[in-house]
Amino acid sequence: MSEEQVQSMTDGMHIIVDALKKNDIDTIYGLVGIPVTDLARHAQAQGIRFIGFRHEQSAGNAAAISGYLTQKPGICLTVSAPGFLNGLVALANATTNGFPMIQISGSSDRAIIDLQQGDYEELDQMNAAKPFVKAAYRVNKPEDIGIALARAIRAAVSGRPGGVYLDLTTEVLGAAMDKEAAAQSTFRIEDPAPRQIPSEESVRKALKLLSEAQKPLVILGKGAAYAQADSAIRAFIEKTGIPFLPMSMAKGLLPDDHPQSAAAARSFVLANADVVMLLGARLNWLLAHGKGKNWSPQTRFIQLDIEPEEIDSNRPISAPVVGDIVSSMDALLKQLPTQPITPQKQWIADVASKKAVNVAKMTAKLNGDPSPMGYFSALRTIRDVLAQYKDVYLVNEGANTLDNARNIIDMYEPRKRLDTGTWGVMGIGMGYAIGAAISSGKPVVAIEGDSAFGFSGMELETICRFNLPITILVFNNGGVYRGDDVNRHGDHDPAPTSLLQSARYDRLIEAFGGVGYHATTTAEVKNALLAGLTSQKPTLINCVINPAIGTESGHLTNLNPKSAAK
Ligand code: ADP
Ligand code: TPW
Repeated sequence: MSEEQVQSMTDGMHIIVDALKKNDIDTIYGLVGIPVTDLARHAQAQGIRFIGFRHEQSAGNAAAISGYLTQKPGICLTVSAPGFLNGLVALANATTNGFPMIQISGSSDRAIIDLQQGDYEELDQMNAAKPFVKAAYRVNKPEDIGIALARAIRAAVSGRPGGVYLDLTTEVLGAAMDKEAAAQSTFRIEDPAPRQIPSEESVRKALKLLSEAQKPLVILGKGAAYAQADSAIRAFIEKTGIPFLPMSMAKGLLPDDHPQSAAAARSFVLANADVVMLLGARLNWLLAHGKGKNWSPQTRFIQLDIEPEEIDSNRPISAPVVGDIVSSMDALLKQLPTQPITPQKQWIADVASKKAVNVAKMTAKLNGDPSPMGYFSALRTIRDVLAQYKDVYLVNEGANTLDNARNIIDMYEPRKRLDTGTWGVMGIGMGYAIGAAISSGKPVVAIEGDSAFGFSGMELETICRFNLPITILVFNNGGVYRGDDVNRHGDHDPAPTSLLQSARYDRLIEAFGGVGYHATTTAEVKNALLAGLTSQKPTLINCVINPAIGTESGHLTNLNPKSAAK
């Protein structure tokens, strides 16, 4: 080829970057190697931030949470086979949680893969991804990259959002194409997540059911938080006076100290409500499937969801409203004056008195200051500091560390609480913290069980390399759930749940230039947390917690197998 011809050509790596840029993708989370290293370099050269991780799962988690926070698909870039598989866990988790994410992975030579002749990092990635994703596509021609990305973005963000896999073969990444033709093959996608308007009839039925209710309840889920219909949801709840219960990641959609919050009377409202309106929340295990001792068989349901197949998944839904939550809330608010909704006064009073009793019980528990520290005293201390920093993102994982922090730490703003979500998965901690810090530019506090932290702990180096305003509190009780169990065999191996309680997690971050604190008292926790929040430097606080107070499986003890045998 002549020099002139070479100048007029581009390749697959440049084309995908061009397509991403045209769609306002400003960040790629990933980990490089054959065949995607140059792709990452080109992206950076074009002004796309490349956040390089130590493990693809954390890169994927960062991408997924940035998708949740921004409604734009978070992009994760991985190398073939093992890198792809490492990222796939995060992609599957994004799908399960309804977060828009695209994992773009390089893959090896198709001809060799298909004949299974043993290529470097050989794997039929697209087909491996399929069961775990909303959609999976493979690009075999450079001129298809623009269309492929359009399909991937639409699949990720439209309807119920989810994880999408986009396979770029080594051949496509290196394939040459005329620059001008390439530029024309990529484009900005028009209206990637079109509004889905609910039928007026469905809205009318829902309001009618609510107006007949005496003891109504609204359950807010993370689908409602994702939709960013914050002011309409608040207006609806305040105009109707209905008590609301936030699911974990919907905490803060209305502030937790709102007078209509029924969070402190959770069991009471679930068991006694006559009409429950599910707003972007699924009746899955997190709500005991709407069945059992927690629920009344008489309760009738309204469900607002974008996914028609979700309706009736666990219990019959009397009034489904299928649409996107922004449109559905608009429609509900418009029709509201025609259907006065007046929850029974006694119901409101009963919820309030139940709350008061439970809050008093909790306050008594929280007021102690035992030594060694317990979950309650440490979390009360953190709660009081964070009440002064309401715009901080809170990442939370573990078992006891998760359950107790969810109950104790109030949230005041929407989409600020990021946690283990629908699967209850460990390992999201550092990825979510990094994704939130990068996509928002705001400080993040991560409250981590010591076991939970271990899944993504090496990303401390990433946090320090990018100098992110993240403060991590590791609740070090020396084990999974608790740290005092023993080996039933009596030999020297530690118990299955054991971890080193002597571990100095604070020194890990020091190795990368961050700031570490070792805290054995609530005063030390408070001072270290304040220091992290004011300095905005990468900070880790090793909080030493009593090893003997955790509950096995946290609040989920009942989900362990029940065996009659001993
Ligand atoms: P939680 O765990 O907080 O209860 P889930 O993840 O179980 O929440 O449920 C979220 C629901 O919200 C899903 O069924 C999803 O289809 C729905 N959803 C997501 N985005 C939207 C949206 N923009 N409009 C309406 N429903 C949505
Ligand atoms: C990917 C199983 C649930 S909770 C947990 C594990 C390992 C850790 C609990 O200990 P931690 O918190 O973090 O120290 P605490 O306060 O109770 O002591 N692998 C994955 N996901 C899950 N959920 C597990 C294992 C699990």
